[in-house]
Amino acid sequence: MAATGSSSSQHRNHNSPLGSTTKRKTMPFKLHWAIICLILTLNGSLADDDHEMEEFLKREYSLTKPYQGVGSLGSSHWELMGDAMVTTEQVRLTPDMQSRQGAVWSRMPCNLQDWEMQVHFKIHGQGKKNLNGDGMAIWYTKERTQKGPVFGNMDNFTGLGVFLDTYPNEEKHLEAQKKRYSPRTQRVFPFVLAMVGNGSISYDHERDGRPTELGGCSAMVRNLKHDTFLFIRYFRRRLTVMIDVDGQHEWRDCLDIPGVRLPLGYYFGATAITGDLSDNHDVVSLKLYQLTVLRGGKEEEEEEEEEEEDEITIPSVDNLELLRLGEVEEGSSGIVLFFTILFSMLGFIFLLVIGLVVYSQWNESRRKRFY
Ligand SMILES: *[C@@H]1O[C@H](CO)[C@@H](O)[C@H](O)[C@H]1NC(C)=O
Ligand SMILES: *[C@@H]1O[C@H](CO)[C@@H](O)[C@H](O)[C@H]1NC(C)=O
Ligand SMILES: [Ca+2]
Repeated sequence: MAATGSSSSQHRNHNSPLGSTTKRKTMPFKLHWAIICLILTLNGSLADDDHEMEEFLKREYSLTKPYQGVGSLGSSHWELMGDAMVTTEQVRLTPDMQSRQGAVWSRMPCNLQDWEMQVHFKIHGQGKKNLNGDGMAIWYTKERTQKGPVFGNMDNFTGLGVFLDTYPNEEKHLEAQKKRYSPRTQRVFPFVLAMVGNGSISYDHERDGRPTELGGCSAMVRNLKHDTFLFIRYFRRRLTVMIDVDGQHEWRDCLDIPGVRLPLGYYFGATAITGDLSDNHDVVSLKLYQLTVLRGGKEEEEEEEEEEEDEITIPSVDNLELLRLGEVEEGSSGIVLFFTILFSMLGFIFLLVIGLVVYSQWNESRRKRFY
């Protein structure tokens, strides 16, 4: 570091005096502009990424009041299952009672490329914090109306699941063994989590889906007076989940992952389950919007053509290993950085001492030669 610094200052001194003074004045100025231009172009490309979009509410994939015909045989776009019940105010997937499970499934496969689902939900019950469960899930899957252990849906599902997990199984399990999490790996419940299944990936209920987690966030969603919302956007293979649970009418980022491949023609659904612990799991509405790009660059069009060629048949997530690795590295990066700095400083001091010793000996021997 010191060596390059001195050599560059030497370079400047070598410049002709006339040139150097003017240059020194204009250089920062030019740099300034270069940086501004760079920022502008970066912004430009970001704006390009932020396509101008139009949203169309698709009634055939939406579930809204007054839930006309829902639950009656064949006369609605939605099918009720298990303990689910329709009232004037909501579709109650489970009541606040033990060992219930319920679901509502779309009857129509969705063939939209890009979409956005806004879920208006309510989770409430008598149980105190962590004495309630188990949660609910929103689905976009190949299978429909299958019962099972994953929030009331089958395991090894094929497609996307977004879970609102209200009971920390793993934490309780560790607590029973008198073990503790390191604060870094602990997730505060209720926890929102996304998972993509391909038909042979199992959801680990005992670990709250940690091994297959794509990302997630904490969301205090129980027993609230204000409305609570979940937002799932699938746009150009990018999965974005946001929540609005604070009553501020603001979307808060939860997860955002590129390279999520979901086939067309899957079904939307919502499911919930209770076990020893329970809650009312209510869906007030599911609103599905089709996303259409009004303005897009040439590159995108080419990309789109490319994408159309290889049709997706099995759900998957690109660079899943990197995603996982990233999480691990993120967790340890602070420590790594600390030790990197510590050791480089120690190394620097060591070299400095050696240098001084060598220099003083060399100086001494030179003096000896001269005298
Ligand atoms: C599903 O994903 C797992 C894990 O990524 C992989 O080992 C398996 O081959 C995949 N199965 C299919 C049918 O693609
Ligand atoms: C799910 O898939 C795993 C691994 O492929 C398998 O061991 C398990 O039996 C499957 N479970 C169900 C319920 O099909
Ligand atoms: Ca759980």
